[in-house]
Amino acid sequence: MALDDFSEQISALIGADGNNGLPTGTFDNVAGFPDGQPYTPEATSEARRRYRTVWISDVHLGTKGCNAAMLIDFLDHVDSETMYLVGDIIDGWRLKKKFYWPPAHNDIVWRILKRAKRGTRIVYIPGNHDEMFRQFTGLNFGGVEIRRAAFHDTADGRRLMVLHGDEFDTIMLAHRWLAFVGDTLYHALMGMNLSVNWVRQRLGLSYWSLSKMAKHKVKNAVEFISRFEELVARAASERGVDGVVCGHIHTAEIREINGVAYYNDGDWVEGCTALVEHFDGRMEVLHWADIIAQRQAAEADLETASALQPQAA
Ligand SMILES: [Mn+2]
Repeated sequence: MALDDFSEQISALIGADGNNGLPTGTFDNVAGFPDGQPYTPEATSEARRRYRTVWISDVHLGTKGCNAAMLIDFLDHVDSETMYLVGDIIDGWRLKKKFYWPPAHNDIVWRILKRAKRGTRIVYIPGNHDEMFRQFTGLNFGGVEIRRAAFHDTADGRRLMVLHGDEFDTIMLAHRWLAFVGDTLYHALMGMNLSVNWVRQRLGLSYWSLSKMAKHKVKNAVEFISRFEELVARAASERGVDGVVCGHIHTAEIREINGVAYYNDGDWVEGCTALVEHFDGRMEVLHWADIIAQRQAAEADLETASALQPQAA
């Protein structure tokens, strides 16, 4: 597929309003859910960090890979006017194969619906793992707007296109196939290493190093990511927006590509990252594990300080 045809397809898919012209409606039947209490009580001791906007994606609820504890901590310490859920929030693919839904995953849904009730605007853009929610595009569930894509205006007057990113899989396919072949070949060669070198020795050839193969594999991954980022930025540029926010490849990033701002909010499987917009429009990737570590260090310092304080008479 030519890149130009592809850009047209993306535009047709998401429409002028990111909603593909679909009607809107409201369903309040889930609105009662956050009236109960979560399994993990909300942390109330610390003041919450406040941002204009928060983007999270690739949570993969319903899988063991989801770092629910870290995300619960994030949701208990961060507030924003608007929150975008940029896809792969629930992993429907995995859930269909094997049902896995611990209380902590319910607690995340509870916290999201609760913040909608408290007044945060929540926009949910389903991804490929939760594509079953795409059929509800245009509807509103308990304050959560479901959209195919969205356009976000930053405080400093820039317009960003927000979408999950799997839209680019078709054009990435050839490359993905190559990456897959590279990976399979690498694993096969790892297993063959001993016998290959036994034969090479018999033939009087030198030892054949696997390190070159390993480097090739890493190079493939790096090329895959940068190709994805360039494609997304190009689609944004053709839509005439200033930047684009996506997820999908589990790699948080802020970078400028040919005059377009490329933002990726990462994931909550390994990276545990969120993208935030400050009230002045400045964008930042939060690495939540680092923030928890900083908080714990500060708490330890506080404890030491109070232990050293002389007792009142
Ligand atoms: Mn995805």
